[in-house]
Formats: sequence, structure tokens, C-alpha cells
Amino acid sequence: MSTIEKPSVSAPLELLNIPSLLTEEQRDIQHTVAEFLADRVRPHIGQWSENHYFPRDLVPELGKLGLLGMHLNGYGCAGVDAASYGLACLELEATDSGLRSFVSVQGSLAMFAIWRFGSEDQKQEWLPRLAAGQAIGCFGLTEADFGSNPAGMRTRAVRDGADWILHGEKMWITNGSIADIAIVWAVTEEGVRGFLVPRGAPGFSARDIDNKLALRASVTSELTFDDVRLPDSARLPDAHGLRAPLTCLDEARFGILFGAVGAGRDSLDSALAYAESRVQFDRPIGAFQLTQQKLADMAIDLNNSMLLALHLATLKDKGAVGPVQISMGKLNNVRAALAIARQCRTIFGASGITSDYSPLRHATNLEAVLTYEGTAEIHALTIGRALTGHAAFSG
Ligand code: TGC
Ligand code: FAD
Repeated sequence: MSTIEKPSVSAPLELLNIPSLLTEEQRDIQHTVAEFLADRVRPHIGQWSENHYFPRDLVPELGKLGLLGMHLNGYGCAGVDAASYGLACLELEATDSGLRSFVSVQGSLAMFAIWRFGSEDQKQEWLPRLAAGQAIGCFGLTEADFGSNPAGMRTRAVRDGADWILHGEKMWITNGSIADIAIVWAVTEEGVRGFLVPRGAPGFSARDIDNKLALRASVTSELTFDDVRLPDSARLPDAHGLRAPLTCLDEARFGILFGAVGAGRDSLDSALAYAESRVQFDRPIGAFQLTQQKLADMAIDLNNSMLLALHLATLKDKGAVGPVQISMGKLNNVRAALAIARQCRTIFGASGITSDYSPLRHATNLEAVLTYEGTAEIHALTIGRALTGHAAFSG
């Protein structure tokens, strides 16, 4: 009598052989980051998130691994290609969006702003330390009354002799209270300009937002600038207008569209393992058709997101990616990851609402990711404007 062998099982991203699309160097980088995180983060992340704790002592280790500003060239940065940076973000967010947020803000917002718009002195002073994780940066664009519409910002910088006087408040700033240097965007008589405000500058204070239900393993703060006096050398000389901070956002949004795939992948991996081990009605729940329908749909969505991310990385390396393509990637991949994390949560039944399993933590984190760096609606309107020629952002 012949026996029917159980077919072998595949990890979701192996179904389309995604690793075959990567170079050996890209696979090595991804593997190195994943190994580090498995050792230093995975065993603790559930607890850190529950305790509202950001592991600040890991920052120099992230620097040593070359993850901070890794897509920038020079000044102690690794200068890797777009997919390598994306894959690092993917692995970081597979552990927790908070950790990827830290790396995004440090490398793609604070460091990129200095790298792209700063003076040589500013680059020499800050970039090597930020790359090594010996200093932390933050990026203050949003204000309490101006989130999606930063053009309305009220924070002002006024000339006073050779100096500037900075006055205003920024809200929802990742890394705010732990930052050694804040990149702050303010209105001046000549339009929006960026300023480097060091920790401890008289009049500069930060207060943490402690009641977050998402991104609990990340620091989010309110920044106050009460007539902070800054020399002109603190201004980013090449940043003119709102285009400058929005250009930084494109960099960070690119990392997020890869990162979201990581949160989705981790949710699906956990759900697959649970579906095999959990028995109801004398069968593993993964043997029920309805569970398999969920798993199949999620595997397709995850692979689609990954293919989109890799396509955008190829375009980015060719200098052929713009805000509209980034909006398509960020909107699609975050929305897909959020749907995957929520659906995975259902597979765990009651256990899924505890901190023993990752999908609900990923889902709550992804609620914040769906909102920051441009809300889902703002990205939809950016795509809509490209399709129709009509800007529907205001009246
Ligand atoms: P408009 O005011 O007309 O444009 C101003 C200038 O900016 C240019 N621009 C862009 N440039 C580069 N990249 C982009 N994505 C750009 N979007 C616009 C634009 O061409 C113009 O240039 P110029 O030279 O003509 O002056 O604005 P708009 O109508 O083009 O854009 C409006 C809108 C709503 C899309 C924009 O304001 C926007 O993106 N709003 C969302 C704000 C946002 O995403 N904030 C994020 C804050 S940082 C953050 O959330 C960090 S979370 C970090 C983490 O923890 O990971
Ligand atoms: P609002 O702009 O008030 O939007 C509220 C709702 O209205 C949304 O659904 C939005 O899509 C919708 N809406 C707004 N305008 C329109 C429109 N024209 N058409 C249709 N719908 C519209 N900012 C920084 O500068 N630096 C940071 O480091 C940073 N880190 C963050 C970390 C976290 C955890 C969070 C949650 C936010 C962070 N932000 C940061 C702020 C973030 O970028 C803003 O929250 C985001 O841009 C949305 O702004 P808002 O929250 O004021 O929402």
C-alpha cells in the first residue's frame, strides 16, 4: 500500500523564490541584520514594547553594524544600494516598527538632511558620530496643528544680527527627547529653512508622549523652542523651501515600504507556526480550508509587496523614482502589512490578543506607520493628482 507523504512546506517569500532576485551581497546584509536582531532584540522585544522601553544602549551596536545612514556615501556611512538598505529596514521592522523608526529617523531624516543640505563643517561635525551611533538625531517638521499640511507651520526663525531666534513647537517627534541634535524646520522671511539645534541649547526642551498604544518601543516627543538663539552656521545652507524636508521624507518613506514587508512577514511566519501547532476538532487549524484561504491570500499580498519594493529599489538606484512612486509603495505596502497583521491575529484566537505573539503588536505599530510619513489619504491624493492632474489636497 502506498503512503501519501506530507508535502514539504515553503516560507511565504520562497513561493516566488524572492531570494533569487537578490545579489549575494544583498542576501549577506539581510542575513547579518537578521542574525543580530535574533540575538539582541527578538528575545526581549515583546517586553520592551509592553514596558514602553526603547533600547538606547543598542544604538552604538546598530552603528557598528553600519545600519545608520547606510545608504549615504562618505562620512563613515556604508553607501550600500537601495535594496540593501530596504532589506535592513525589512529585518528591523520584522522585529518591531519602533526599531525601524529609529533607524529611519536617524539615517533617512536627520543624517540625510545634513548630508544633502548641510555645510561641509556640519557634515564633518555630525555625520560620523551619527553613523557610529555615538549621537542621536531627530527631525522636527510636524506641529500640533499642522501634520498633513506642514506648509502652515508656525515655528519661526527671525534674524537677530548675525544670529537667528527660533520660536515654536514641534509635535510627534521620534527620538525627540534622546536626540543630541534636532533638525528643525521653521518659517523665515525667505521661506522654510532647516536648523540644527543641539541638545541643551538654552530655550530648547523636550517632553515625551507617554500614552501611546502604538510604537511603544520608540521615543516620541513634543519639542519646545522658546527663543532659542542660533548662529547662522546652524542653518542648513542648501535647504530652501518646503521641498527640502519633503525630499528627506521620500528617503524615509522608501525605507518604510520595505519595513512594512518585514512586519507582514513576521506576522505570517508566526501565524503559520501557530496554525500547525494548534489543534481543534482533532486537526491542526492550518488543515482547515478557511485558514488556508487566509494564509494563501496573505502570502500573495506579501509577495506582491516585496516585488513592488524591489522594483522601486531598482528604480531608485537608477535615479528614476519620484514622490508618486514612493507614495504607491508606502500606501500599498503599509496597508497590506496592516491587513496581514490583523488577519494573522485572528488565527491565534484568544492568544492573539496577548503579548506572547507578535501580530497584534505589529498591527498596532502599523496603525502609526499608516499615519506618519504621510497618511494613507495623503498618499492616495498624491497618486490621484498624478493620474488626473487635479490636486485635491485643499478646497
Ligand atoms: P506644496 O506645498 O505645493 O509643495 C512644496 C514643495 O515641495 C515639493 N514636494 C516634494 N518634493 C520632494 N518630495 C516630495 N514628496 C514632495 N512633495 C512636494 C513641491 O514640488 C514643491 O516644490 P517647489 O520647488 O515647487 O516649491 O505641496 P504639495 O502639494 O506638492 O504637497 C502637499 C503634501 C500634502 C503632499 C505634502 O505637504 C505632504 O507630503 N504632507 C505630508 C506631511 C508628512 O508626511 N509629514 C511627515 C513628517 S516626518 C514623519 O512623519 C516622521 S515619522 C518617522 C518614523 O518614526 O519613522
Ligand atoms: P492630520 O493631518 O490632522 O490628519 C487627520 C486625518 O485627516 C487623517 O486621516 C488625514 O489623512 C486626514 N486628512 C488631512 N488632510 C487631508 C486632506 N487634504 N484630504 C483628505 N484627508 C485629509 N513628524 C515629524 O515631523 N517627525 C517625526 O519624527 C515624527 N514621528 C512620528 C511618530 C509617530 C509615532 C507618529 C504617530 C507621528 C509622527 N510624526 C512625526 C507626525 C506624523 O508625520 C503626522 O502625524 C502625520 O503627518 C499626520 O498628521 P496629523 O497626525 O496631524 O494628522
